[in-house]
Amino acid sequence: MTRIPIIDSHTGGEPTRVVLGGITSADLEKYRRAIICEPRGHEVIVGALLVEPKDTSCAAGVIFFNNVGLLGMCGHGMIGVIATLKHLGRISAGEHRIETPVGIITATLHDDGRVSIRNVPSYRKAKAVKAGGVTGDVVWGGNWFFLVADHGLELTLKNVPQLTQSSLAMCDAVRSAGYPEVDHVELFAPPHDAANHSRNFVLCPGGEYDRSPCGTGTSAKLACLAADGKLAPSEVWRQESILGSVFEGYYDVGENGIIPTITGQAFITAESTLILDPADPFQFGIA
Ligand code: PYC
Repeated sequence: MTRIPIIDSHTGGEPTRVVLGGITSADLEKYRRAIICEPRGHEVIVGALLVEPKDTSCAAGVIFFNNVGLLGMCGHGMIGVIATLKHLGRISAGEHRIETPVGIITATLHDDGRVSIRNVPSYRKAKAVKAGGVTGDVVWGGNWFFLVADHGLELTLKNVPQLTQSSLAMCDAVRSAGYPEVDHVELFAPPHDAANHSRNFVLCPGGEYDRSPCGTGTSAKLACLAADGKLAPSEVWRQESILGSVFEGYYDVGENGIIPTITGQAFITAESTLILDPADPFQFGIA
């Protein structure tokens, strides 16, 4: 039997499964679907494998992954990792450096349980790209996004099937238009709550949508607002998700783009051990 200890949490409705041990980064591809997919999980979960950081100033290293592969960074996931490390008693309130494959993130755990993550430099690569009948921006926010406002779709939960189908088509179109790196599509609309600035729908690689406002997606949005002169450094942007959950973001000016800081809160939902039985025909998950 292989045993993999995990802690589950959600951030603004989006689940994170932190893997505490049982496998190494070399084993991740072998066990990735077993950890994320049915019958032990479901396609929406983002996994976070804790690893030894190469940079010893970091409290931990993290590799994020989902149902189809690895993610560079993950904002909601990083908030979940910090809440998990607090739950385990490994960290307390204050600043913590966490190593990811795309750079070091500084996470601040506040006394009230909220977490602010200072993300990697974020920037717009291309503005007003025409693809699949829409016009959008190609942006790096720790993952690659196509940001679209002129989609004409209603950002509501009952419309998720159409949002998913349309976003998948936009993703294919922008990749064919010369941006093969794009694997997230982010649609924008006015907020439902007047306290917020915008509502989004984010399609992730693997075809699932982010229940949270997406930390890397909000970073990408901040990069566009900064480039268009629509948001000043340190000014707060409240990004609402399709569920109505909110991340607050602001940016500082950096050398290679803006440096976004995103704040949200995660809640622990389970502590358990995954068991992979060699006799189980689905021990490695249902693909
Ligand atoms: O919060 O950055 C994020 C994220 C990426 C994919 C799912 N969530």
